Amino acid sequence: MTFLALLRNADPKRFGAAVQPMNRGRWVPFGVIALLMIMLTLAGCAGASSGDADAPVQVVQVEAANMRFTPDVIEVPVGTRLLIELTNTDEREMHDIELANSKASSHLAPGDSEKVDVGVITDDIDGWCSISNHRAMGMTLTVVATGAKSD
Ligand SMILES: [Cu+2]
Repeated sequence: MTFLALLRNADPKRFGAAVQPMNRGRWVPFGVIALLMIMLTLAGCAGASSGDADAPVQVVQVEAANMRFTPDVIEVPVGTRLLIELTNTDEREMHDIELANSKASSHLAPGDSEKVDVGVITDDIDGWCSISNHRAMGMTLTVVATGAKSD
């Protein structure tokens, strides 16, 4: 509310010609830089536990069948490396898994399985089956990061 009020006050039309457009323009980059600094600070805290090989590992078995992943929600404590062991238990359909952080399995024929190293979890990640229209048919999954310091 306060922020919106500030934005509204920054509108030169409200001040008439007294406020030059250049003055208003300076507030935008300032706001962006301030936001970036906050984000970098947060990332710095989370970064302390990411990328290290000694992170605890959580292996989760996921089955792909009938246009569903089971389970379709995987809770992982922040700072833990997630390994998804995906098995295609369908009788006919090909499936795979692709994650929003660019990690993915290959296309799995029925009966095949593959381990996907999702990496150290610092945030929620969406996942889906990239084959044909499976994603649109509801073949999605969510990795939920738990125990974040900001919670
Ligand atoms: Cu699929």
